[in-house]
Amino acid sequence: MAIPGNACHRLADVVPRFCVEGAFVDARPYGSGHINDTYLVRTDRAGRLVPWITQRINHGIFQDVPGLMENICRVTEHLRAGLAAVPAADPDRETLTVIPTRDGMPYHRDDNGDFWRTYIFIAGATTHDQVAGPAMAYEAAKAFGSFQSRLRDLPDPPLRETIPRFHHTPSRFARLEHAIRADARNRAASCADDIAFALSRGAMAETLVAAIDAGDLPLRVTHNDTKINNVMIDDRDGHGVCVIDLDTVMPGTVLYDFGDQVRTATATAAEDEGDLGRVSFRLDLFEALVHGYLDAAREFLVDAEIGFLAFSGRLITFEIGVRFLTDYLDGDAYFKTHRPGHNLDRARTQFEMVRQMEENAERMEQVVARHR
Ligand code: ADP
Ligand code: GN1
Ligand code: MG
Repeated sequence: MAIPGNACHRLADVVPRFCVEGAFVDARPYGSGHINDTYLVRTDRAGRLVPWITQRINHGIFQDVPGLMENICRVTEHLRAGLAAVPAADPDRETLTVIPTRDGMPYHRDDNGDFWRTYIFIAGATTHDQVAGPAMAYEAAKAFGSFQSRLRDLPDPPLRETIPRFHHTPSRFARLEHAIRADARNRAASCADDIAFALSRGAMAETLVAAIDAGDLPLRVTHNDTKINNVMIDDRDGHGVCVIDLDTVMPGTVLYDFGDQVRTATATAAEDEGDLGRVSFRLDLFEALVHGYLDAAREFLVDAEIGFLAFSGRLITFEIGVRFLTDYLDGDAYFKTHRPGHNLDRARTQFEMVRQMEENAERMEQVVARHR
């Protein structure tokens, strides 16, 4: 897809600010993220086209971009240093690499006040919006588990919270209750059943934050946005290559990460599937996730973390459903939407997954018990 003239002009101006090799050739929108604007950029280095990823960071959502980029630099440099000690590792592929600007900054701020960053393009690997099968679920979960493991010894100070209370489910629930009361776009009547579904499950929202507050769940460096399309899978051998989209790496419980993997990698349908008849939770995919995740993380998890693995899938799927429904009621201000009712379709798919995970709750616990 060609990109609109003025956006293209902006990239022609933005890209040379970074230490990319070669002259800017072209750029096109890339990926299917809901928050930032991502471009696949090409430069010409002595007659060879070199790809890069350049992103405009959504600074309406991420209000402290310098702090966010400091987090990303600390995390990626730590991962790179760890990979240097692993024989045959390829740090340019196995962690994101921030390309600095020509004046040594990790981001460029343009005259409109927009923030931009550039990464090495990871070639020969792909992100998938839906999991292709158990082997991919295993690899994705193992990659996220290794990511957490490698960041266990990130030196102090703690990372900044790039979005406060990002996975604080009770706050997300309270925001939904507020949006229902305000009903700013007169949409509540069009989703009365979905609202009723959400409100009837408010009690579970407290569970993980209560366990953190009680000291049962440790805070670690977690990714917090582990949907399946935030891990790159090798095109040739299917291995998990690199965890990407590091904007929300900050202190959290590993259950936020595992729960979001369950949300996105156990479904037979897209996150925004409009036909709920096509949405099913697959226990075999859940088993592959548990297997892959524990292969990477078993050695450092405490019992309480393992004990909540199955529940976390239900909770985080519910939480993201609550966020989609809130955004629908608010008038689609947060997530990018591509059709009317898009956020409502997303919410309904999440709630259908929650319903099926509730039906499968005991079987999910048995799977965890087999692999722990
Ligand atoms: P968002 O926060 O909007 O989801 P992401 O950082 O996840 O943005 O990037 C969007 C998409 O761009 C990813 O799903 C992936 O396909 C692609 N992408 C991001 N970074 C890279 C990279 N370094 N190399 C190759 N592809 C990338
Ligand atoms: C957003 O950026 P992206 O598309 O990977 C969102 C996540 C949601 C996800 C739902 C910063 O992720 O929290 O789970 O959409 N990211 C932010 O698909 O809000
Ligand atoms: Mg993403």
